[in-house]
This record gives sequence, structure tokens and C-alpha cells, in this order.
Amino acid sequence: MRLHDNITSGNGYKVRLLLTQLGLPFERIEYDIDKGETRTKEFLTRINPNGRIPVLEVEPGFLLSESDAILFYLAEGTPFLPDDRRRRAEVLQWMFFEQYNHEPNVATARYWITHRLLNPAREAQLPGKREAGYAALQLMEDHLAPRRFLVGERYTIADIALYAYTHVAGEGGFDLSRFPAIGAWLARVAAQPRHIPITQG
Ligand SMILES: N[C@@H](CCC(=O)N[C@@H](CS)C(=O)NCC(=O)O)C(=O)O
Repeated sequence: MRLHDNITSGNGYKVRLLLTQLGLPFERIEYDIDKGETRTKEFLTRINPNGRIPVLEVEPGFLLSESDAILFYLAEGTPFLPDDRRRRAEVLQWMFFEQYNHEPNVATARYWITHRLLNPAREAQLPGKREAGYAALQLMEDHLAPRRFLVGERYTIADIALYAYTHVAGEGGFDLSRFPAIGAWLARVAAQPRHIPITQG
């Protein structure tokens, strides 16, 4: 399999992490997202008409985008996705939450800051991103306080989806020391077999 990716991307990291934990070999193709390499005619035509990484090229003619959909595809039939109907739906619940409430705030603030993309318009949006990002983190904190993992007391792709940008939230200006249950959960996720850091390609 080939993973169209950017090494700084938490969305790409989700897929790298699961592929590694599943022991599946893959070739990684790096794109410079700041230089618009995912917006070329070639990329839009052949890789992803939505102009974004990650994209997993499972086989010629089968290219899958959207990080959480890729996780769901890869995890099918493995311990990373429960068999139970309720638990599977809860995994999806957390992954949709990640995409709607968490990633647009926590990840976007990190991206603008670490890629030095702040401008007056974005500076003006940062307080709103912080408020909504903190609300998402508080929701996770309350859920995790009496639990070890997000769903069914075991490590699943819901944990991978939310770990990716939560563990680097500090780079976006979020103070994680306010969230002890998240801190303990981050350590549990990082202690899973075959865990890799976000910097590993
Ligand atoms: N919802 C998508 C978001 C993908 C996304 O935003 N990718 C960013 C990098 S993290 C990207 O490719 N940005 C380049 C661009 O938009 O031109 C997912 O979860 O995969």
C-alpha cells in the first residue's frame, strides 16, 4: 500500500500509526502541503479531488481519503475495531466528534502556529478555536476520568483518531496540564505495542 502523506500531519499520523501497529508494510509519499503540492491538477485528478492528504492507495484504482474512514477500513476484522454493534457505533461517534469538534479547532490552531501561517484574519479566529478546542478537550476529560480508553475499556481506532492531535495540542497553545485524565490516557495510548511517534515516517 502507498500512503500519500505529510509528516507533520496528525491525520496522516493516525494512518501511519495503525498501519505500523497492524504490521502492514507501506510506502510513504511526502507532499509539501504549504507549497500546494496536494492542489496540483495531477493530484486532484489522480489522488484526491478534495486536494488533501492522507490518502491510502490500497491497490491501483482504490484510493481512500479521510483519515478516520481509512482507520475504519484498515481496522475491520482486527482488535482495533470491536465486533459488537453498540461498540462499533460508539467508535464512530468518537471519530465524528473528532472531525467536527476537535480537529477543526485543536489541529487548525496547531497548523497555523507551527507552519507560521498566522495572519490578522487567523489571529482573530484563534480565540474561538481555543474556546471550542477547550470544550472538546473538557468533554474528553469528563468521559475519560472513570475510564481507561474511549470505548469499551480497550484500545481502538477511536483512541488513535483522538490521540493524533490531542497529544500535540500544546503546539497549538492548549494547556493540557488542566486535563489529568487526558494526560493518563495519552500515556496509556503511547504505551501500546508498536506505538510510533508523530515524527516517524
Ligand atoms: N478530514 C480530513 C482532513 C484532511 C486534511 O485537512 N489534510 C490536510 C493536512 S492535515 C491537507 O492535506 N492540507 C492541504 C490542503 O488543504 O491543501 C481527514 O481527516 O483526513
